[in-house]
Amino acid sequence: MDIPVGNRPLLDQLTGRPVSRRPIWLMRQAGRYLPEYRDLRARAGGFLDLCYTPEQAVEVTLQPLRRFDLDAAILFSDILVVPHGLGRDLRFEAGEGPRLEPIVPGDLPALDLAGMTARLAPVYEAVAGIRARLPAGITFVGFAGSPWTVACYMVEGRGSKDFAAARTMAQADSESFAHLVAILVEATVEHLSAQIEAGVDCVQLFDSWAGVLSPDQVRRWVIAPNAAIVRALRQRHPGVPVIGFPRMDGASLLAYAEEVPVSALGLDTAVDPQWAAAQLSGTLALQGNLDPTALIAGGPALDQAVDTILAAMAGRRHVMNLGHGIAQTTPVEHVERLIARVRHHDRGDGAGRDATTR
Ligand code: 1CP
Repeated sequence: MDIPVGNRPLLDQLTGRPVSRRPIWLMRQAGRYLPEYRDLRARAGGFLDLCYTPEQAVEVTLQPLRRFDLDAAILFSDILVVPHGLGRDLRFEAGEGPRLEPIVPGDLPALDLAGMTARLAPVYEAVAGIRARLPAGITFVGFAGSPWTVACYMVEGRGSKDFAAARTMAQADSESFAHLVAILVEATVEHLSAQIEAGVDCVQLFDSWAGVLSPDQVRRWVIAPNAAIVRALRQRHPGVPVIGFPRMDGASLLAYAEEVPVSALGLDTAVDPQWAAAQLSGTLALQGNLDPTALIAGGPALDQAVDTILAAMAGRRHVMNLGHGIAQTTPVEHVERLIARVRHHDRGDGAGRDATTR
């Protein structure tokens, strides 16, 4: 709060204040593409141990900031700590992703909302530790999965291409599914509030699997729960910006933008940035949406993909980011090239200034 306006590029951009430069951060910016992460991960034991050991979560969160000229830190954690905190079993198998015990309607009464934040205390301790060590000007992003996406993993028990089991339960037993989503709405508000109270500046809601739903289902399981969460957060923490990241495009994205009172909208790789800049309300900051595979490719292909986004976002409040998480095989030099290109563009011609002075 003692840092002057204009000197916290991400927070300023999200709150509509003048910014000193276009903010840049990358989803999954801490992680396996960094050798220093792989070293620590090998010593830590499991991924969840990293998440629940505050000193290690602090260290991993800060790693990308030591290497790159980024404007934000994102808490090192996972969307699946919420079901874990509610009492569900969770494991991360090496190289295979998450494994949960698939939930059935009979399990719902045992979900322990009252005990969740106590179980997740190490996460909030990590937040406080990061806050204390964060360089001035760097915005601290907290996050949670949105109810639909978290429910996908709870019902399916693991990752999936189409989350057919969750989509089926949402239709075959919509009453139980609605109950699960209602619990997750409350759990998400509590988890994000605890992060805000421990020191994050803003929060992002990841709805990674919004795109597998039909438009009607999007209204019920994506838009309504996200809107309820954002309204509750606005009431409890006025002034703390929320970034919505529903991975979907077209009419569903427009409906989300209209009905969920977020400060910024993260665009998935599939969204045409020019379309988004033209169609989405100018009151929203737009975040994204470089294809993570352009960042693996590097070279002229990366430059061109970056330039396309910068041109589309001219005159908009924009946050440079990816359209999905950074891939494990991304060369570190390509991240440097991306950041250098954006900074060079914004120092240069009128289009860059346009984007950074709004
Ligand atoms: O082996 C390892 O080291 C673990 C890999 C890993 C990492 C680094 C997982 C397992 N999660 C994370 C961290 C993570 N996850 C962050 C940290 C902050 C950051 O740097 O951005 C965040 C924001 C997430 C969010 C997350 N987890 C999402 C939403 C975003 C997205 O990618 O769509 C999802 C769907 C998850 C579930 C999850 N956790 C981990 C994996 C491999 C997965 C995906 C499983 C699948 O569907 O196959």
